[in-house]
Amino acid sequence: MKNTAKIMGILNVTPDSFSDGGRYDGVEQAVAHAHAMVRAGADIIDIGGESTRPGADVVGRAEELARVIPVIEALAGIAAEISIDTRRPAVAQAAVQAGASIWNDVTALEFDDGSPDMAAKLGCKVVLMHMRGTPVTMQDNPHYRNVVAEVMAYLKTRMSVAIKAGVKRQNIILDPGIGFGKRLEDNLNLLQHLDDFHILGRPILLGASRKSFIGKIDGSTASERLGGSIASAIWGASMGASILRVHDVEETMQALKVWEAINGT
Ligand code: 8Y7
Repeated sequence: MKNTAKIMGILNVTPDSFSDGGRYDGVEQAVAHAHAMVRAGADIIDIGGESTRPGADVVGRAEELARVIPVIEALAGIAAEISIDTRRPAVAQAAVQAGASIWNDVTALEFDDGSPDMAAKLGCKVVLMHMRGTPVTMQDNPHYRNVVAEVMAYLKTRMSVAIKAGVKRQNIILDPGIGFGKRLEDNLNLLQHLDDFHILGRPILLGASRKSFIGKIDGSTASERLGGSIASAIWGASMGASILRVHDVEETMQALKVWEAINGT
């Protein structure tokens, strides 16, 4: 049975990660967790050293490099693609040199003027994600007239900027950025219309795992959102998302396999 969607397992190497609580901040623990996620079926490991949760502290470049590069080096040869979750071109470059093949940028190459050129130079895959504002300001009263149209227009523009800089179209992955400067109604709208994004002609990545919109629906805390995370992932798969970014790889894989078996894919 083939999987229609790939699983991207989240590996936070930040001491302040809201949902892993810093449990995996040591290289050894990070590596062990990455291997466990691959055994559970992860196709991609997304490594981040700078928390982008709302209101998180800004981490310096040297600190970010010190967190992520030793982990990527220690994962050499792992049976999964390595993705680097960073806004900084210098961190993406070091990560790709250490073995990463995907640059996951929540600022869609906007954070640094040199990002589009760096993405082109690295020749890696690039995830362009939509965010309204910055991680510090993004939940300050976000407002959209038509969230789906606005997010789609933004991704189209950022894709043009990337391609103009020399990024190959076939290396681009698009992401509506669930939770990044969005109200509950905006997140639900984006999920409801996720299939509209196929018009942009590139694979879609969906990251909904443990996000606060789930808590806004049922009052759950981050550690109580497994059911809502799985429901969102399966919804994403049914809308044709190519990559699901999740904390709980084993549980999501089981849900995906069962859904696919029923669905006949
Ligand atoms: C996403 C993400 C986060 C997402 C992509 C969290 C780094 C917040 N969310 N990257 N990163 N898409 N591409 O709650 O939705 O995991 S961090």
